[in-house]
Amino acid sequence: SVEASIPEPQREAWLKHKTHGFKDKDGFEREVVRHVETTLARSMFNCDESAAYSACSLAFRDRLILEWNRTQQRQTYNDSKRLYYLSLEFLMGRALDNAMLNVGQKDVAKAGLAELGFRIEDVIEQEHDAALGNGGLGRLAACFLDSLASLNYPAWGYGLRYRYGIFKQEIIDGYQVEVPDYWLDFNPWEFPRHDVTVDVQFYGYVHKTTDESGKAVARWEGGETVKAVAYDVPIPGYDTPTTNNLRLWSSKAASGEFDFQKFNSGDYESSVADQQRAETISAVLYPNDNLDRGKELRLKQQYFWVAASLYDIVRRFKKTKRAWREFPDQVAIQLNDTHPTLAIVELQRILIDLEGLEWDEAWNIVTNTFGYTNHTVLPEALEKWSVGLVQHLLPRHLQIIYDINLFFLQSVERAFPDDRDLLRRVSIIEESQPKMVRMAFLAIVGSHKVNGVAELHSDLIKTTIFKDFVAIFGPDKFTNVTNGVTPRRWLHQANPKLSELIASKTGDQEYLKDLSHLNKIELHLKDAAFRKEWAAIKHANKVRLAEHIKTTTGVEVNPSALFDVQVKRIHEYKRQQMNIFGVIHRYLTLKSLSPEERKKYQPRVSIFGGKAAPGYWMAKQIIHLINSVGAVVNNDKDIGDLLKVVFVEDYNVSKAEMIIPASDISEHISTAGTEASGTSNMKFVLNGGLIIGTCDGANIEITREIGENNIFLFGNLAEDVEDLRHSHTYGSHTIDPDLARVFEEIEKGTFGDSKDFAALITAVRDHGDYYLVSDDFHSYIETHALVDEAYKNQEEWITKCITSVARMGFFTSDRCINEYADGIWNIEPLAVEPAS
Ligand code: F58
Repeated sequence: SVEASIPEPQREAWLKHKTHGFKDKDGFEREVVRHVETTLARSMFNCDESAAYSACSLAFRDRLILEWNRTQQRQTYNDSKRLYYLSLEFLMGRALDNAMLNVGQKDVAKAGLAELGFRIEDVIEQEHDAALGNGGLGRLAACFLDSLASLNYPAWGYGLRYRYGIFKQEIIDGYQVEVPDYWLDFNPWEFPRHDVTVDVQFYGYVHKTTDESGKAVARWEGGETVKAVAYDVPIPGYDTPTTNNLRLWSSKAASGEFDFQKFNSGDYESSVADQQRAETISAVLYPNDNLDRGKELRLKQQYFWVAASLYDIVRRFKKTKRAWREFPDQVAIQLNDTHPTLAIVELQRILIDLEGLEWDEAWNIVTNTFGYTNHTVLPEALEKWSVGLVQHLLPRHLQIIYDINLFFLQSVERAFPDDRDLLRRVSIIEESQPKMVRMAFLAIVGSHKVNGVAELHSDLIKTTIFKDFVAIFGPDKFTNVTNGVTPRRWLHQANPKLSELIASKTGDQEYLKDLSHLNKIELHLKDAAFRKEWAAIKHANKVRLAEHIKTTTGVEVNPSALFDVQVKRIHEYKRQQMNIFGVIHRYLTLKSLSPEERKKYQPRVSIFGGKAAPGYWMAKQIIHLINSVGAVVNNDKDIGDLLKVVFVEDYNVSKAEMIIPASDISEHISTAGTEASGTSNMKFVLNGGLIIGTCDGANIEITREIGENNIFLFGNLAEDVEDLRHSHTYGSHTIDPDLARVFEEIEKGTFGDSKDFAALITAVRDHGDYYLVSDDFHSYIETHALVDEAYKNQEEWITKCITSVARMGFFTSDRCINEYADGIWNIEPLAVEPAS
């Protein structure tokens, strides 16, 4: 075994004093008290909820790190192939509740905390979300980490340790205001590894010379160096001892505190400035969702993180003393979008410049190592870097990119000798002014598999943006892995009562490990007590959300009304504007009715939440309109409980855990062909809510699984979008009459100064309605009427909800990870003894 490598007498001493972590309530309490009294230097007289949270987290962290150590030893000893998931975003949310549930000790902690005088819910609430991501892409990475550990795959995540995560959103006078999210004050979940550092080089020049054997070589010299310091975050699997690692890099000045030469020569200020400049690299997460702005600091972040991660991966591989050609048998690297694409170039550089491999041998290793996931077809989100910027920051990498492109274009020319235009179209270098490096093309050329995140999206990338590459590489290089979500966080943790009810019908909690077991609840569809319990849980979740809405916005909502929820990043393509126009339409309809007629209407609460990128003006206008409509509608005596409109401030992972279980219907209404997958759609259905949505992203596969009677689909299809847009520009564009009526009311000033909302109207009426709001409006309104009707028949509604949940097994991220493991990474789970 591993232990045999330590000499006998030493081994004995180590084993004798081995740490075990707490086993029961008493042990847990002992650890909490020890941390309060020593680590935190407090006592029972001044231990508040925040200190209780810290101590409780430290007690769990200690446990996790022991399993983390064992997991790493086991994986190293087994010499198994590992997956490295490179993502610039990990939207983890809170860790404590998740850790307690995954190691199966929440009951112990609850009882222990109670004895020490604390309610576990209050303690959990103390934790600040780890919000190192924007939205779907970052949260997907977090779900993947949970599944990888739960399925015992040897895998590491690599990311950046931002000092500021996504900003905190405040709503002031109806407008979004951004406040920095300084979250690192005290973070019990990370282990700083000041001994694990990497020097990362920037700028400088390339020196062409020859080595001892006379071979031409390139040396990257000069420039400046920044130090990457590793911070490790343990990732516990559910009901398994496997505890994987998420390694986040933090930037520091390479020369220690500050430059002593400058300091001694009296230039104190600039020596501190150098240090601050280095630390700036990992200071802040870029808050854009589906938009690329091409800022130099962003490229610096990308290379800093990629270079440190690859150095670490290569260092680990070299310890095995294997031949380089075995690298792809030991290492799989997944690129979460194009943000880490420089890793392809960096590995090629390491192999040819530092390890002396020939180009072809190195390139073969590189392409067999990487896989690339695309998350969008929106042109404004496809990354491009100007050649000049790459040249300046990474001169050697630019040369290698040019060589990769040259060899690639040569091969294309051989295969398609007469197609000059094809070469222009697929070139990694776009011959524009200025010239640009097309990162998605580089990622495709440097990977062995490219995948989209839902069937429609994977088809679209093959027929539109990457069409030429399918012709060049053949269709097998392109594949689909439909997204999934972890049922541990998104059912068991977010909706404990529903999880318990499901377990009582499936017989056990196995469904949390194999979500297909959910189908067993369909057998109980007619069980009256089960249905009653189901409805009661939904109601209780709505009461909890109503209380949150009351305390945060002052608006009182009736928990018996239909809760209609749209929570996600604010973006024109996601069409929150269409939703709020629909709400206005409903308001106008209600106003036009007699009090008697009104009473027949289904009462509704329209709930919105989500952040706008700080520089996305239109998205901010949408937020303002939602709040302005709320201010009018919520105070209209004619309307009362028939309609309320609320905007929940600062939507994040822990708010999602409260909001999603409380939804009756949620909106996934993107213009067809624009939302790659969506993942909250899966979370809502899993929690017994229905969907109103377009035929887009994963909505289509959700429909296939749960049945079209259980979802409210509307709107134009992706295949018709292009023609519709064309007709707006070149035909006569008439606005839907109901929508025109809504615009008229906004322009009358009913919701405040109409100038504030003019851009939202002209985008549809005068600027081509790119997102097809008017084209889809009629069917959207009609479908909402169907929702009202359906909701009136509560028995049928509950049947739809239970049936849908029963059929959601496909959308677990466990299925998704197994597909990646088999089809892309070629990795196997590492067997472990069941958790003690
Ligand atoms: C999202 N992308 C997709 N990007 O929009 C969504 O359909 C999909 O379900 C999800 O990925 C997971 O596959 C997304 O969240 C970003 O936030 C990027 C952040 C960095 C800049 C570019 C957009």
